[in-house]
Parts: sequence; C-alpha cells; structure tokens
Amino acid sequence: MSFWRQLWEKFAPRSDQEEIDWEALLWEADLGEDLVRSLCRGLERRGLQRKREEARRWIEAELKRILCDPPSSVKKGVGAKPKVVLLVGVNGSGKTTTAAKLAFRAIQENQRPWLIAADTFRAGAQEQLSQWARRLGVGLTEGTYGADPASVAYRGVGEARVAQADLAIVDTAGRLVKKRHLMEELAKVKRVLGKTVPGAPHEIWLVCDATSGLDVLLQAKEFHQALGLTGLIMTKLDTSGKGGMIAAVRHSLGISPVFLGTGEKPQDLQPWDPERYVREFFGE
Ligand SMILES: Nc1nc2c(ncn2[C@@H]2O[C@H](COP(=O)(O)OP(=O)(O)OP(=O)(O)O)[C@@H](O)[C@H]2O)c(=O)[nH]1
Ligand SMILES: [Mg+2]
Repeated sequence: MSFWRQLWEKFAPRSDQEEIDWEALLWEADLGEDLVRSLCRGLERRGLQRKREEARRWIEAELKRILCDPPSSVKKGVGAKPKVVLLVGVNGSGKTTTAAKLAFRAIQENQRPWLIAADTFRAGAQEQLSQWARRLGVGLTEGTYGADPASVAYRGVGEARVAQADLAIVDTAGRLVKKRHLMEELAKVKRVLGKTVPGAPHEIWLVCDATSGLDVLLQAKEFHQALGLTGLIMTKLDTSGKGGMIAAVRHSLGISPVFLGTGEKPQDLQPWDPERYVREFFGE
C-alpha cells in the first residue's frame, strides 16, 4: 500500500461526524512546517476542513503541482568537458555509493566518467571509492588522508581532462551542517573547482538519506546557503516508504531531486520522474 494510503487510513475518522486532524496527518507525511502551514491555511480558506474527500483531493493536487512544476534551474555544463559534479552531504547519506552509481550510469550512456576521491578524512573512504573504480573499470584520482580536499579535487579534474573524460564526479567527506569550518572547506572545494573548467562545478548535488525524515529539509537549507545547490539525490528510498520531504524541499527552496537511490547496487539509481513519484506516493 502506498505511503499516502496508509496515512489516510490511519487518520480517516471512523464516522462522518468526526473531524480529521489535517495538521497531524500532514506532519506525519514529512512535509515540513512551511508546507504543512500553507496547506492548512489553504484548506481553511476554502472551507474544506470538514469535507474530507474534497480536502484530500485538493491536497493531492497541491502536492502534485509542487512536485511536477518544472524546476527553475537550467541545466548547466552542457558542452563542458569534463562536466564537473560535486557531491555533498552529511555522514553516511550515500555519497560514495552514489558517485559509483553515477559513473555506472555514464558508462551505460556511452560517456566516459572519472571518479575523484576528495574524502581525505574518513578512514577507508579512499579504498571504498577505489574499489568501485576498479569494479566499474573507471579512472580515479586518489587523495592521501589528511590532504586538502580542494587540492585533490583540482588535480582530479586535471587528470579527468587529460583522460578525456566526459564527466568528473567529486566525492567529498560527510559533514555536519553545524560545523562551520567543514562547510567552509566545501566552499573552498567549490571555488577551486571553478578554476578548472569554465562554469565548474556544473552541478552541486546534495545526497541525502530518505530515512532522515525532515532533517533532510534542514540539511538542504544549510548546504544550499553555503554552496548554492543545483539538485538533490534522495537515497535509500528502498528502505523507507516516505518521501514527503521532497515536496518540502521543493516548496521551501525550489530545489528538485535529480536522481533517487533505490538500493546499494550501481544500477539502483532512477532519474527523477515526478509523475512516477506522485503515482507511487499516492498509490494511484
Ligand atoms: N538501501 C540502500 N542503501 C544505500 C543506498 N545508497 C547508499 N546506501 C548504503 O548506505 C551506506 C553508506 O553509503 P556511503 O555511500 O558510504 O555513504 P557516504 O555518504 O559516502 O558516507 P560518508 O562518506 O561516511 O559520509 C552504505 O552501506 C551503502 O551501501 C540506497 O539507495 N539504498
Ligand atoms: Mg563517502
């Protein structure tokens, strides 16, 4: 059963006299404070709180509108060689796995990817990405532990260019949004990448874990403020039926998902398809 259906059954009153607690229902869908408030106000303005079917239809239509509106950002990096993608996110969100998935996808599309291991902090991070590079047969720039991630990223794009790669994927260390110096370190990686290929980094994607619920919105706000995100990759959707925060992030920040992660294998990456997402979320 779809997540929305389950929620509906949980909150639907047993009799017509009982009211639905719309606010509680929308909160549970992980839609976040701004969007919950705006939907509740909308229901009130239209006098729909007690008209359950109409209210439900209106909410569904609103969420579909938010999710399906075309993203405002234009595609960057078209024609750049290599196109440079910077992956950022909190610890364990799935960045390194997603870097491998993106490389795999590029190969499927007859493109030449290049991986850059700019996580010089977490023990094992270098080996993790180099293992993926070997498995996928993809070129890799390694860093040494303790090295400046910006210098690894810079060298990496240089090597990608020499190898005539089409896509350079920069994996970075996980970081807590509240640690200011770590966010500044990422801002430096971004600045330095700007000196490699015109317009780089062409994409800055926040990799976030769907099981973190509303924390995703908080992460998106902080990373967006520090770096200017161009998109979102929501991982682990195979382990969590929820995904309401995708609507929350779109509503609050106007940032859309680009891919969804649905497993641990290289092929478990789906391009964002709002129509499909809406169908699965509402169970249509
Ligand atoms: N089920 C599932 N697991 C995933 C997905 N993406 C990543 N994982 C798993 O999540 C764990 C963490 O993934 P990593 O790619 O190492 O995460 P990371 O963000 O690079 O972690 P740090 O570098 O430590 O910050 C691994 O066990 C992955 O296999 C996904 O879409 N679905
Ligand atoms: Mg990692």
